[in-house]
Amino acid sequence: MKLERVELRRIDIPLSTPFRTSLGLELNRDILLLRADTSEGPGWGECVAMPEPGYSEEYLDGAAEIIRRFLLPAVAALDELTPARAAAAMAAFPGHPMAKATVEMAVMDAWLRARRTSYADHLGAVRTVVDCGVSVGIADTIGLLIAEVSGYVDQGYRRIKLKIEPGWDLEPVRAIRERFPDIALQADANAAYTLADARHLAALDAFDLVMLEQPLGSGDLRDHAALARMLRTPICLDESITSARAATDAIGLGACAIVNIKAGRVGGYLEARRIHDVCVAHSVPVWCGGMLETGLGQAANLALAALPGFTLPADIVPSERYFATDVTAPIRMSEGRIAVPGGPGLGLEPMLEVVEGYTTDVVTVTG
Ligand code: OSB
Ligand code: MG
Repeated sequence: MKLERVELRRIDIPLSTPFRTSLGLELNRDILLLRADTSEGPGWGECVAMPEPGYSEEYLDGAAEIIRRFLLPAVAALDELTPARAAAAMAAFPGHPMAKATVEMAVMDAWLRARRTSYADHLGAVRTVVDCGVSVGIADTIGLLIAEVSGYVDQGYRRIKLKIEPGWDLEPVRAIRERFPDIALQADANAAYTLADARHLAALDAFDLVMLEQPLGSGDLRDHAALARMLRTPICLDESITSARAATDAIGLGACAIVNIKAGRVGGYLEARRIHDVCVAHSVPVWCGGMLETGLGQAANLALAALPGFTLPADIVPSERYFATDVTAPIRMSEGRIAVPGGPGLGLEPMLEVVEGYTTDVVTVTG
């Protein structure tokens, strides 16, 4: 297989519900899609970077730039292109995992489609459905939060994750725990605290959380280990786990008991699978995180979340959670679960006229 032509397409989709975290407020989802035309047919990738750096160093314009100028020429030079060879060629450039994951995702879609194999089978999926959790943004008031969470509980989600930050932590978590004594509940701080907040965070132990996700900075592994010794609530790392190597280090240091895996954060689905393997070898449960992806990104995430070590509900949601009209046929949840696509490649295609309607910019790169 050889890469022949690539289309980098920026789309902008209004969010059906605004999403606020300790990083900022999102009203719409500005996304970079990558269509790779290869000698064996097309494939699609989705970049999870946000317009601004915040979650990590990467941002959309920067990702588009490194893809166009450096990653695509390295991949286009390969005569026998495979997903693993694409990843190896891109490894010559340090960093930029979300940009690399976008290219790898599209190459893998094209390569698997040509081989009539699904992402799920290729990655080693053992499940046909995935348990869904929902990530709930910071609300204006506790009353509005309770109303929003009630809606999600009624829709059947199997776990609620509350975004927290200093000033919005113990009270919202207490309110939701009191109103819903039996739900699986967890909190995500997106690195908004420091070890000096350890005693405050220990008050979360009263609310029987499944985990506290990324309380401290992404580089603060030793501080997370110190915090873990002061809390009963298990610590999960998201931003800190940038590779299988980082996962091994974090587990060895006692910095986390659970790992959130996002392919974009770690450079692609192949590295995501290696993190899964490391965690399974250490008996550390993993779950699949999300970045407000379209149906394309969610299709790949569903395949990943069907691997055996993914034993906790994913941040994988039906299309309607974020988008009135998704770019793929709508992803639907039934009894808090979503089916893993079984068709070749991602198993879902973008609806080109819908994509066209959301498009704000298109650049074509010839290999
Ligand atoms: O930390 O998991 C996170 C969204 C953007 C950036 C970081 C995170 C998130 C989410 C969204 O929590 C979860 C989802 O896609 O449903
Ligand atoms: Mg997170």
